[in-house]
Amino acid sequence: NEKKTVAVLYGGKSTEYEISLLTAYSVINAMDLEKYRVLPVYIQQDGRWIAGEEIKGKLTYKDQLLLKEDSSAEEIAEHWLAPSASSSTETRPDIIFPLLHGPNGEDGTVQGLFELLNIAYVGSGVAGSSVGMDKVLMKDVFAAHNIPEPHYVSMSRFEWENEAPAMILKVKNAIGYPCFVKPANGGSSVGISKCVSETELSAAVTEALLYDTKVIIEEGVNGREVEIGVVGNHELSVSVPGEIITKNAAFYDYQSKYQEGESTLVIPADLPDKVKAELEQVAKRAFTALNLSGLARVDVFVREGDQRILVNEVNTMPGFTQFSMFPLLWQHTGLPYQKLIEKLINLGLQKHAEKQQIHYRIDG
Ligand code: G1L
Repeated sequence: NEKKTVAVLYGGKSTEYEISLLTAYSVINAMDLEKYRVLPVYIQQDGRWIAGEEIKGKLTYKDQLLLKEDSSAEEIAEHWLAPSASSSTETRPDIIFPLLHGPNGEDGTVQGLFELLNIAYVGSGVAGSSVGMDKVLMKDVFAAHNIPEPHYVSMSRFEWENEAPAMILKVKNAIGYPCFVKPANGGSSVGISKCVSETELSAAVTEALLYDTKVIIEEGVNGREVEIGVVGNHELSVSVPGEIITKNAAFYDYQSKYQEGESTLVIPADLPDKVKAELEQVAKRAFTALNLSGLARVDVFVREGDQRILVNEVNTMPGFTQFSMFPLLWQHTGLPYQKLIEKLINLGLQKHAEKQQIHYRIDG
């Protein structure tokens, strides 16, 4: 059995560069080097790609991943861009593990590059990654599939600039107050506000439009915040659910989301069997509706009173250090971190193998 070569891609231009580096450190150190050749590929903050030497042993500190430019982006192109056997099998990976967030990592663009390279990769494809990153598209897909979700209104900058009064009326009729305003395209939680009046709504939309050209306005749901992991391509497995208990904040903002101690994870979440069963079904349906593969973390509200599940969002690239919600959920489900990584690699390889069977020409 040959060792598979896994290229771990991390860094990038986004604000979550630090998280990416920490995640790469966590993933690389968990991988069984008897089973995998691990090649680090660092994307510098200025956008340059640097391929490193094979990882030969455990890393001892994460700055070891800040590779120096002794090899260059040109070299990566030379080894990887050639679409098939002609390119160097020495460095061409069997699969890429993209640990990137934000505009260049999870909106489908980097997945598009992997498609062109004809290299397998972990996680969702172009469409799933792209729709999963755009809250407006994501919610519209859920609506088309009758997946329960909070009421929402979407709005473009163009609409806001040209017909603000009509949009304000639409929010009042469809949602009312309080409502939440978010940039459509938010990897993180910047530009999010809670509004209790038209005046606050106007300010919030203006603020959110600093971060994107579209915004989503949502009903505030009274309920518990619960998350569940989904893994698979066709046959889907779900993890135990986890609950986020936020200390008296109306929603978790940029600060509390990333600062320790502000919110508590309860795994497994203490939910009635009936609610758990509905959650599992809804999570799988959301995953399928978005055309995802590999993995996703599905975030829902369990509404106070009727206990209905409402999908808040689906994250195709969830936090992924050993201590992040998604790996912890799987740990409690009986799939420890190292095994989870192996499972995701296998799913990526399988999906790629399935794609090779597609006939692109009738005589091909
Ligand atoms: F490749 C996977 F498995 F799809 C994948 C990719 C990226 C899982 C999780 C992540 N997460 C991240 O990249 C991050 C949000 C930790 C990065 Cl900044």
